[in-house]
Amino acid sequence: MVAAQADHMEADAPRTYHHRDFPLRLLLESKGRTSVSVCLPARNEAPTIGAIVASLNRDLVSTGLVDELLVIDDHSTDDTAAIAGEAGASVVASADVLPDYGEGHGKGGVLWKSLLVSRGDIVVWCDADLRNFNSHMVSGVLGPLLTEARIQFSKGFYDRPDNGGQGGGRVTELVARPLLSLLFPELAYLQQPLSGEYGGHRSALERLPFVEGYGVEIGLLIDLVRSEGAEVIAQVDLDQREHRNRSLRDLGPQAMAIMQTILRRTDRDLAPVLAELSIPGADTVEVGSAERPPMIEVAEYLEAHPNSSRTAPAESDIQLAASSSAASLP
Ligand SMILES: Nc1nc2c(ncn2[C@@H]2O[C@H](COP(=O)(O)OP(=O)(O)O)[C@@H](O)[C@H]2O)c(=O)[nH]1
Ligand SMILES: [Mg+2]
Repeated sequence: MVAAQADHMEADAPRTYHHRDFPLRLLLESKGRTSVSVCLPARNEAPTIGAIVASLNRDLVSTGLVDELLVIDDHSTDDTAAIAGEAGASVVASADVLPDYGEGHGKGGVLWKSLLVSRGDIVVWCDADLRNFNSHMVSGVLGPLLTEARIQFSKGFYDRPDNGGQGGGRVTELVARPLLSLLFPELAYLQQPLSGEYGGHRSALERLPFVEGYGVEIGLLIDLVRSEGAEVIAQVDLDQREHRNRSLRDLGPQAMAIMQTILRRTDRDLAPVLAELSIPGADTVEVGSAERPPMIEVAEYLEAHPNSSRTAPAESDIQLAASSSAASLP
């Protein structure tokens, strides 16, 4: 690699933290008047959703760090909604939100809708299939958002014990990282660009389009880097994460959605929005990466969030937060 390129990439590499940099006391001090929503997208997550909601309620809602805890139920056919409600979350059916935009399954559509139904100045998302959930997975992501004035987006990363602790998952290491290295090298430095534990200031999130399916994570990162630069992104070490491990067959469509999203951000003609993955001896799988518009372009959103352009924390709050955290950060 030529030296100039290396310098450029190092300077732009995302700032890295550890969840232990952000003890609850520091976060509560830094929070000021900033409100925080946590939204869990869930599709048939009955085995895990109850413990996640209970842990968040006990550690973060009751202590005042999190103001709102929502589960967005995406057409579950199991007891996800009932279990989440009993454990103390407000449950919203994805199908009831913005139905005029189509029922649209898929993770990205759910995250997009969660911006409309949540109220917080900061929104944090967390996958609902985590088996070893600990509330530091959410408070860690919140850390840089509450304590660092320039950070607009914060992404969790972790070791995967099922993978010998090495790197990301298969789709991350074989698809996302090589393509990012080629086309958006600042993002190849993220340890887990596809992780489901991340969040941002509403003022930034509401300006981004959301890819409907599994391309959502990579689409948000690329659009943010292009408009604001990698210096507004932080990554936070969340220790270990265990979730549902998918078969290679299941990962093909996910990998294709990621490729579609990255390629279409290089040149819209490189991949169609809707494509078919051919699998010899099996039915082809349709993979989509259609986009929902930035929420600030949606009339219903502006009605529900009339102050949306003013939801960024007040300048004085940011300065307070930055000065109170400076001493304890590495
Ligand atoms: N598979 C799937 N997951 C969804 C959908 N909508 C929301 N989700 C949730 O998105 C999160 C991540 O999904 P998962 O399948 O575990 O993705 P992976 O971790 O990247 O393999 C989980 O909490 C799902 O319940 C959907 O339409 N399909
Ligand atoms: Mg998962």
